[in-house]
Amino acid sequence: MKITPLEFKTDYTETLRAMTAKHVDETSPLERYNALGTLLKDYIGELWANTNKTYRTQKTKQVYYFSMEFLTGKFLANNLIYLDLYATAEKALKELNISLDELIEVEVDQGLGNGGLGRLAACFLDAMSSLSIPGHGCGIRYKNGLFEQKIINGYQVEYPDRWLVNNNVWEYKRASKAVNVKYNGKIETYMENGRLKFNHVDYDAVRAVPYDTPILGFDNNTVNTLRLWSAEEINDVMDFEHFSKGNYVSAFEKKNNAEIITQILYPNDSIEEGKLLRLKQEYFFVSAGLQSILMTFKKTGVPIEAFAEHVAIHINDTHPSLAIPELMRILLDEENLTWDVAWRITTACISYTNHTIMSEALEKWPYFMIQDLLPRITMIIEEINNRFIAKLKDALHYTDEQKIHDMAIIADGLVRMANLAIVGSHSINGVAKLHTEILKNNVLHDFYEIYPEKFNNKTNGIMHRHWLLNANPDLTDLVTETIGDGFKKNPLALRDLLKYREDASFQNKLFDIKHKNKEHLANIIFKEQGLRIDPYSIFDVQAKRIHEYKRQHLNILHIMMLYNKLKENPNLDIPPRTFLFAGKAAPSYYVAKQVIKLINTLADVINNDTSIKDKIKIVFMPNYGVSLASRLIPAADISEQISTASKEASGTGNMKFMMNGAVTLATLDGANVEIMNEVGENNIVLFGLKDDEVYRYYEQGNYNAFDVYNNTPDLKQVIDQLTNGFLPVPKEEFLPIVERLLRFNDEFFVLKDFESYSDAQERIGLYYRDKRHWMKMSITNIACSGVFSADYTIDKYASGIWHVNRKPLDFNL
Ligand code: DL6
Repeated sequence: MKITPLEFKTDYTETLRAMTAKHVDETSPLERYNALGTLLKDYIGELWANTNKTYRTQKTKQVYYFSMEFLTGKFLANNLIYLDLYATAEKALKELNISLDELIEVEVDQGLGNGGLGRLAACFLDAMSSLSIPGHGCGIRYKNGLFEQKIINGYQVEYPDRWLVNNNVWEYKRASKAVNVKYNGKIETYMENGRLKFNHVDYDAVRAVPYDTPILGFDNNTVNTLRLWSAEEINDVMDFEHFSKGNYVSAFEKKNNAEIITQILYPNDSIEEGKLLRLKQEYFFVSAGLQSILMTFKKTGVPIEAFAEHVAIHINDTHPSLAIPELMRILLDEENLTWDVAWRITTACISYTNHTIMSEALEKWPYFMIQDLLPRITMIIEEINNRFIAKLKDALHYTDEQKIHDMAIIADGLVRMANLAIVGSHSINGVAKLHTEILKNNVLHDFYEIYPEKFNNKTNGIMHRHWLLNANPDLTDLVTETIGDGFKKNPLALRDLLKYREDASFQNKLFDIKHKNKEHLANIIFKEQGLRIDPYSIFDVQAKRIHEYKRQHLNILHIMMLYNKLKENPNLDIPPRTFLFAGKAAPSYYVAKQVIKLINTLADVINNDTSIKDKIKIVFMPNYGVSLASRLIPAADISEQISTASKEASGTGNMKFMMNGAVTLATLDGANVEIMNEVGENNIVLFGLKDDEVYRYYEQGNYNAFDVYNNTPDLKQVIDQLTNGFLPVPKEEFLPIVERLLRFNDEFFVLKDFESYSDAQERIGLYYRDKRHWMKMSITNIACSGVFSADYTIDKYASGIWHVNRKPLDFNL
C-alpha cells in the first residue's frame, strides 16, 4: 500500500485518540496495539470489499475449507508485511515514541488448534489468499483456545487460554448473518406432490453467529475470509419466568447450554470418543457454514443444479464430515432435489484430507447418540450406508461379509466417519507421499480397490513468508542480498543458494545469523528460567506435541546415556550440546505427561551437575505455540524428527526447521522422506527402522523388547535408572514409561531404534565439528526448502481437487 510515514502517523494518532480519548503518551501498550490493529483493519477493509465484490460479480468458484481448528497465531506483523507497511509503521510509531516490537508482543496468539492439523489450515488460508484463490475458512470461534501450559515442579499443569479477554481486534461480528442450528426433536413425514417430505419438530435451536477475520494475500490486494462461528442462545436473554420466581440458575440455563458449544477447544490431537459436546460442535459449524454458503450462492442467481461448479467444500480430516449428510439434507429437504441429483452435487463438492493413520484417531460415534442429537441427519447417513452396501453387493458382487462389514458406514452400533467421508466425497488425499501410499495399500486399502480414482497425494507445505520472512528477518535479508527477493513470491528460487554452499563468506554470514538467533533464544531462556545456555553449543531441538509415537523418550534415553558416559569420563571429547524440548501433552494422556516430568527431572539433575563441565544442558520451554516456535526454529541447529516410521503422516515442523538452516535427524517417516529426496542423503542424518520393517514386526509379532533391553548394556543401564533411585523422584514415578517399553513390548520401537539413533547422534557431532561441512549442509537445507512452501501445495489442491482458477484480481489500490 502506498502510504507515507507522515500519513500513517496522522491516521494512527487519530485512530488512537478516537478509541481512547487520551493523548498518545497517556495510552497503554494494549490501547496502542488495538489502535494499530483497528487502523490496519480499516485499510484492509477496502481491499476486502473489493475482493468480495469481484467474487460476486464474476461468479467465481469459491472454495470453503472446513476445519475444527485454525491455529493462526498472531496477525499484526504478518498483515504489516503483506500490506508492505512494516517499515512505514515502524518509522511512524518511532516518531511517536512507540516501539512496534513492543506492540507485536502485546498481541496474544490465536491458538484455536492443537498442532499440525490446525496450523496447516492457517497456512492454507494464507496461501489461498496469496495465490488469489477465492478460498475461505469455516470453523469455530472457541472462547478458550488450546490450554496454557505451565510447568510446576516438573509437571505440566493446564490453565485456560482466555484469548478473548482483551477482545480480538481483527474480527467483525456479523450478527445479521446469524443462522439457526437444530438439535434433538423428532422427524415427521408427510406427502407433498407425490413426494415424501420430512419435517423436523420439537427441536432445540441454537443461534450460530459468524465472526469474520480478513485473510490477506501477500502483496496482491486479495482478502479472503476466515469465518468462525460462535454459539448463542436463540433470544440471547435469560428466561424471565424463572428469573421472576427467583430461580436464577435456571433462568440462565438455556443460554448457558447454547453457549457451551463454543466454549472450549478439545485439547486432544486425536479424538474425543463419544463426547456429546464434541459431536454438537462438529454439527454446529458444519450446519452453520453450509447454510451461509447456500445463502451466498443463491445471491448469484445460478441454479442450484450447478452448485458444484461454483462451490468446493474441503473437509480437514473427518471432524467436518457431517457436511456430507447436512448438504444432502439441505438439497433434499429445502431445495427439493431428488436423491440422485443431491448425491451427485454433494460428492462433486466435497473433498477430504486424511491426517493420520493412528487408529484411535479414526472417528466413530455411537449410533444412538447421533440419532438422538441429529435425527434427520441419521436417516440420511442410514440411506447413504444402505445404498453403499447395495452397491458393494449388487454392482460389485462382493460376497465377503467380513469385508462388507469392515467397509460399512454404520456397524457395531457405531457410525464410522472416515468411511462416510470416503464414500461421500470425490477426493481423498494423504499429506505426504509415504502416508498416501500407506492409506492406499494398508489402512484404506478396501476403499482404494473400489475408488482408485479418488485417492491422491498432496504433500503438506508451510507458509514460507511466516517461517522465513517474519520469523527470521536477518536470514531473509541475507538471502535477498545474495539472490534477490524473487523467493518471496516464488520460494523455489531459494535453490539459487546452492551456488553459495561452499562460499566461505556466505557460510560465515549464515553462521553469524544463526549464532545471533541462538543468543537471542539463550537470553529469553535466561530471562524466563534463570538458566544460562551456551550459544556456541549445538542447539538440538525437538518441538512438537508430546506423544509416544513422536518418541521424545528416545531422545531422553540417549541424553541419559551421554550423561552416563560423561560421568565416567568428564573429559569425553564431544561438542557441547543443548537439548531443547517444547510441546504440550493432551491433559488426559498420562504417559505423555510423565515424559514431560522426566525431561524436567533430568534437566534438574544434569543442569546442576558441574562435574560434566557444561557439556550438556536440557531446557524444556513451556507453552509451545506459534510464537514460541517462531523464536525456537530460527535458533535450531538440529531438527529432531524421530517418529516411528509409518506413524507421522507428514510433519510440518520438519519443513520449518530446514527452511531456517537446521539439519534434520530423522527416521524415514512422513515428509522426512521427501526432505531426504530434496537435500540428498548427505544433508540429512537418518536412522531407524523403515515403515515396511515396522509393519512386518506388527504382522509377524516377533519383536521382543526384553531381548533388546537385555542385549544392549548402555540401554539397559538407562532404563534401569528410570526406576532404581538414580533420579530424585519416588522409584515408581516413571514406572508407567518403563512398563510401556518393556511389559507392553514397546509399541513404537524406542528400544529397537536406540542404537541406530545413538550412532546418528554421534555422526552429527562429527559433522558439526567441521564448520565448513556443517554450513554446507545447512545451506543445502535452506536452498531445498522452497518446494515445501504451502503455495505449491495449495496450487496442487486448486488444480487437482477443487478445480478453481488462480487468476490475479484486476484492481489496484
Ligand atoms: O497434516 C498436518 C499434520 C501432519 O503434518 C502430522 O503428521 C499429523 O500428525 C497431523 N495430524 C493430526 C491428527 N489429527 N487428527 N485427527 O493433527 O496432521
